[in-house]
Amino acid sequence: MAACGSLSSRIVCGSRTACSTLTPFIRSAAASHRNPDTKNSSTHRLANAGPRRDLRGSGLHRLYRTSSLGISGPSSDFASGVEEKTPALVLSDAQRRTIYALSTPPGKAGVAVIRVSGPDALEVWRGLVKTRGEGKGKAKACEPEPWKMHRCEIVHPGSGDVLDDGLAVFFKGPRSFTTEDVLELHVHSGRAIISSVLNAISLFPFCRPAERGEFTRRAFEGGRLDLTQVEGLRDLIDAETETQRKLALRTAGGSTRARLEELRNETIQCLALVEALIDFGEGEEIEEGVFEQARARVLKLHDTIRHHLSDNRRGEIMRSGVRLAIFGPPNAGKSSLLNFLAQREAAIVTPVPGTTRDILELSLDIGGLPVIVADTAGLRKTDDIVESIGVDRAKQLVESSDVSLCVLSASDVLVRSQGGDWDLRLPSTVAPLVKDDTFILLNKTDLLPPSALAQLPSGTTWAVSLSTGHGTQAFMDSFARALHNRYSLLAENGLEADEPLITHARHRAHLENALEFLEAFLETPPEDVVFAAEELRYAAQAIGKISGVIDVEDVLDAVFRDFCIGK
Ligand SMILES: Nc1nc2c(ncn2[C@@H]2O[C@H](COP(=O)(O)OP(=O)(O)O)[C@@H](O)[C@H]2O)c(=O)[nH]1
Ligand SMILES: [Mg+2]
Repeated sequence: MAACGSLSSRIVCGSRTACSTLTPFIRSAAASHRNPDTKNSSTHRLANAGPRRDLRGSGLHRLYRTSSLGISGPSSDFASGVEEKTPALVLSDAQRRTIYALSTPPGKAGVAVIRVSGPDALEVWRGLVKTRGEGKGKAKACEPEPWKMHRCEIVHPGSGDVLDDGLAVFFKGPRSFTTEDVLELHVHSGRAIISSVLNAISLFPFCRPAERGEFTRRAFEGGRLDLTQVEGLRDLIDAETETQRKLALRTAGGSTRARLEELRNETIQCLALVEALIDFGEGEEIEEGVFEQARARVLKLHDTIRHHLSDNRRGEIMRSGVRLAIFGPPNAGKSSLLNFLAQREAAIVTPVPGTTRDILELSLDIGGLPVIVADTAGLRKTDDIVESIGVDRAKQLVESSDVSLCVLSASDVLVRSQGGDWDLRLPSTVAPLVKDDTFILLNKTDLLPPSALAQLPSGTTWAVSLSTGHGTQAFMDSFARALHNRYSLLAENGLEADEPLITHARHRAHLENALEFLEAFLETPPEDVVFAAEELRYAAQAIGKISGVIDVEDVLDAVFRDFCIGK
């Protein structure tokens, strides 16, 4: 057994092969050791590698001896210190197939989870995990029992120093999140612990830090998740309200995937009918009326997709939030309403008309729905250039929002009619923006005579006093219900309505595309059966793009599996 080279004075190699296999790793380590600013994350931490006999008997040592990475270099070079002059050589990303990352937020907490995924996850286990088994004696290296949590010591693969006392679980691929071998280390969450364990993993030359979303990407590439489930998972992590959580959970669980698969399968079935017609010709081996049969099915499919598309953007709104614009004349209490909804002094409120000049947006949870509430400048004619820009912006915002709520000061807009009733008179600056679906909130009811409150004029949705709190609870309950109803989140019997299929603009674009191809198919005469088939193929592709499944070869399966040809 010979000690290798200068930097490698830290490492004793088991054989000549070991030295040569290890050389590139050590070289790059040497280079990065000389340059403390190096960005090379796989090697810059070698300074932690420990004393010279560190790797003996460790997973690293074993790995280097048996490495099949196919990188070699003359061990004599290594021994004579030539590596100091040789440029750094690091394994490429394609060679470093095993990725690792901290999967929980960094910082102090009870537990942190570090995940390792890839073909060499087991080697990392062998290098880092020591268990005590049943007894109490010294912790020893052991082979994992897959999918079982092991109480263990996590040790430095070189020095054997205990880094933390924790838990480890090994998921044998393909029964893992990424479909690869996965190792999860559950350690105490503290800066020093996390960085020491990550450093220890980085010493394995075949490991590299994971890119953003790379574990999920591998799950997608391994066929465990489709794109809608990937999006669902991301939305689930981002979910801030109950509605978002429920919707994302179902999408991540594969409900969108299954529903899209149904649509795509039906398209492929129609395509199979048309393809069969091309291949075999009607009347010979194929029954009559096949094209008509395909047309009828495409028509139904077309209607289903159109139904999904005319969903009022329900899914997208549930996911990203309802855009609510609060607007009205100056001094009506718009900013007071925003503060009331936010339960804090988010906007400046003063008796001075024109206090709010720009749009102020807050993300709030209203009855479990994500709502992005915008307070706007009071609408009035003004010579003040800043205020007039604010007024223009307010108008644009009202036009582009999903829901608009007009706040009016009751005593300014209620007028007594000749018959003695109270009528609502909208200011001319506000009236053009009030549509059939605009909600109207009468504020400052504390300034009204009680008779005016007895019967609200038609057009008014709610009446409150934000100063005294009168009517505000009823307003909140009713407003949340109105939002739920508008987006059909709650069915009439109180149960949740059909969940929307489209939750991302991307889905909508592909489905619109598919619809166009189906329409093109329906317009194609039976003589142009080849073109007709092409339209259906594109339609299937467009739907497949939503899930990330675009293999139209599926049509062959459908032809042979479900379609009975001739004899
Ligand atoms: N009397 C009374 N005053 C209110 C009520 N709500 C708000 N105000 C007052 O009306 C003024 C204008 O309120 P603000 O929210 O800034 O109105 P905005 O210009 O529409 O944003 C402030 O002095 C508020 O304190 C209310 O219900 N009753
Ligand atoms: Mg204001």
